[in-house]
Amino acid sequence: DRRTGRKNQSIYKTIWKIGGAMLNQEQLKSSVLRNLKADYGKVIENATIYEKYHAVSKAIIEQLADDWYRTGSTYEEGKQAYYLSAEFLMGRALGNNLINLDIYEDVRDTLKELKIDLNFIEEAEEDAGLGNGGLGRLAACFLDSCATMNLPVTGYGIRYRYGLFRQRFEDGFQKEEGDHWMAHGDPWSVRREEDEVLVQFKEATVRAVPYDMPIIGYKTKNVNTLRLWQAEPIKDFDFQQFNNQEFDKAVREKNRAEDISRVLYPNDDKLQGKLLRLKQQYFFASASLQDMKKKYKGKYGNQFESFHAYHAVQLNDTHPVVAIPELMRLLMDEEGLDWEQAWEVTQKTFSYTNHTILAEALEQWDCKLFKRLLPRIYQVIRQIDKKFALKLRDKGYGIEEIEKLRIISNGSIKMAWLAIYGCHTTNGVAELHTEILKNHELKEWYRLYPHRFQNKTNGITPRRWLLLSNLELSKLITELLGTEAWVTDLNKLKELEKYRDDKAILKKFAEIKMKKKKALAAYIEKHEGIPVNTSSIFDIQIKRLHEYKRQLLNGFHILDIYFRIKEDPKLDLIPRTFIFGAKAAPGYFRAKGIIKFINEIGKKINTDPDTKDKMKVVFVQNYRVSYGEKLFPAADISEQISTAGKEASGTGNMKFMLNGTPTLGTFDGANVEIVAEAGEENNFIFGARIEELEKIKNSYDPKTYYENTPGLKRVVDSLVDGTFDDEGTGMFKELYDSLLLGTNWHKADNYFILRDFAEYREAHKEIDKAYRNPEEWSRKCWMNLVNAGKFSSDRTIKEYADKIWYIKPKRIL
Ligand code: T68
Repeated sequence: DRRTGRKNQSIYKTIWKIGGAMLNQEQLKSSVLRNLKADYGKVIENATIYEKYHAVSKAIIEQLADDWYRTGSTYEEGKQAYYLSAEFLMGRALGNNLINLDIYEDVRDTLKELKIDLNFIEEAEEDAGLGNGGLGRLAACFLDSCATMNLPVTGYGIRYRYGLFRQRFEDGFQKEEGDHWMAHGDPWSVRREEDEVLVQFKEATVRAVPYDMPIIGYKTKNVNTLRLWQAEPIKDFDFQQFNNQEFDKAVREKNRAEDISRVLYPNDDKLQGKLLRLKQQYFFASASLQDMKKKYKGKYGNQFESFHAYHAVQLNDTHPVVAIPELMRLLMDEEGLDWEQAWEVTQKTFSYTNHTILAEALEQWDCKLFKRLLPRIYQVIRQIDKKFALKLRDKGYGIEEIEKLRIISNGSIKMAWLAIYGCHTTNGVAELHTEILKNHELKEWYRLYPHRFQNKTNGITPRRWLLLSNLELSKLITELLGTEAWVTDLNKLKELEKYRDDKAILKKFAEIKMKKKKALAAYIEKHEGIPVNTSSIFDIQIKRLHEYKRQLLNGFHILDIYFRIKEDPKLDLIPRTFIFGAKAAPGYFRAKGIIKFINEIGKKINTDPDTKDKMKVVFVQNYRVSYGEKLFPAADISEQISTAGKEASGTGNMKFMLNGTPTLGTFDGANVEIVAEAGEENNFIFGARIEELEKIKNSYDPKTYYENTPGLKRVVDSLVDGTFDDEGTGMFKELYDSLLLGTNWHKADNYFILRDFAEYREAHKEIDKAYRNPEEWSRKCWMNLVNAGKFSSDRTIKEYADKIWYIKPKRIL
């Protein structure tokens, strides 16, 4: 046992490992004190909480430096993979890094001696919220898995000065504020000026300066790198102009350059064809490729015909797809390859992940805009498009078939088409999603290139989503298995299935859930000002706000329960706490209307003496990774209720499952696979399936459901009958119309909320029934936990490494 922290222990006995280097308590303490003095000129007694957080983080980084460096030089030999993503939703680093270094409890105890409360300083860290939702968080989980499995993989992205906006509610309306996450500094990043590159646009050239974050594997010395590019001007400002008293002009160029990495676009699953966004994409794609090229040249000289033998580049959605023509340009214009050689290298280098089938999310760039910003890249794309069309013609494709697949059509560039054509592999993110791609959305492409399509069902890292966020459950698992091996081999959980009928263990398990519910309740009371009853069912829906995710269906059902209790005060229901967390894209009016509506429902229910002991609604503000770490472990029900066929995978569903929470969900995305693993009898599945929706979609009439489903009209009408007030914004009427009338571009109730309402209510009744038997309920939870093995991102990454990247682990010693 390496546990330390008892006072007055000899320092020679209190040695622990940081990535293999020896460090002792005294060293840690003196490093913290030294950092406080050097950076702030302070001692513990007068340091702020943030300064303490900073000093501790730097003390840890100091210990990693050697291993980090050695990892980099070891990876220089042989093939590496690169994960290009416009988003990395990292969340907090300190706690996670201590967990992965396996020194969390040791450091906690040591810091106590300095009168520093680790928990307290962890809470001082701002989330690095450089992503919108699932896609960005997936990238973060993948990095954790790559480092843990000693895979030579580097992440490349943008160092946004402002991450995803911060959200507050004012009178139930969402308000946004800029997220200046690095305002007090960023102790986990290292600026590497020596590696800066220049990125050229038609009008201007900007500097791309990399900031590296260490990605610490779990119980391994390997430390991988996330390299984020920051845009800076070539010269800070024009002294000439400054001296001529033209102050504004002097800083204009500086601002123009810095604009590129200023802020993350807050839309998920909907594209805004803005020039600045295209600049961001080219900026980080070009910088990343130049970085690879420079290192390659240093090592192998000018043999660029074999570039692909050393580089596998994964494109996370279409956001970095401009890297395809950029690599063509670099190989031809700078390294002298001819077109055919360059194309072969390019195609063998890249692979592409698709995350959505929503039409409004598929990226297209207006040719004129594109050409104005990047004339040479536009020329390359034109050439790719032309050669592709000729190829199809030679294959005997007709004009109409060719038009469907052309990369440039109707005056815009289709980035997904460019990706599929320019990559050796395209993958979906869950079995159902990949099947939909192959048989519907991309069926022409699948017919053309059947061998290019693969499935890679998403996963989540068990380090952050169980070990860090639920230490109590982690300890129980380790105790029962007699080993911590499950942390890197999650299928081991399956061995715990034998305890499914063990009353004592199920009871312990239930007690842990209660403990996590109490912790969440305290946090909610503190931050939202709402007390909640911990013996109620915690029913949680946390994800971005989107019509297809159907938070509105959840809201309607809550209101239906409310009306039923009002009608019949003796109605026997287990008390429920309905918890929501969701940000709406600032320009998504309807999504904001749904937030306001749910907040109004909450206000009514939470203040009504007839219902306030039976139900409660809490919409937490500013849902983010660190809030998620408190919510997932405390859930009794996981709401995964998207319209069938719309959610590519979902990953929150996996986080709930791993914390032993049954899913209330539709047959959509990875829910299908979750239920296949854990058993339909241990989850609550409802709603129309894809095949049915396909059949009814043209004849669907929501009014029939509205009029014939008992209780449905009453809740839908509450949008317009004066029950609730949207304060003159017209939001509620607009929602009402979207359900019953539709608009020019959307059919009425496009997401089949009214169709699924009755079945959703029945599923909730099943939950109420099942929850009354505590032992049986715990068994359902247990069966979810022990069958969660498949959803480790370690499994997903191993599949990428073996089947797409062709890379092998390289463990440093
Ligand atoms: C999500 N997509 C999918 N997109 O919706 C989800 N989009 O089903 C899946 O589990 C997850 O990806 C991981 O595969 C997104 O999160 C975005 O965030 C996004 C951002 C910008 C533009 C378009």
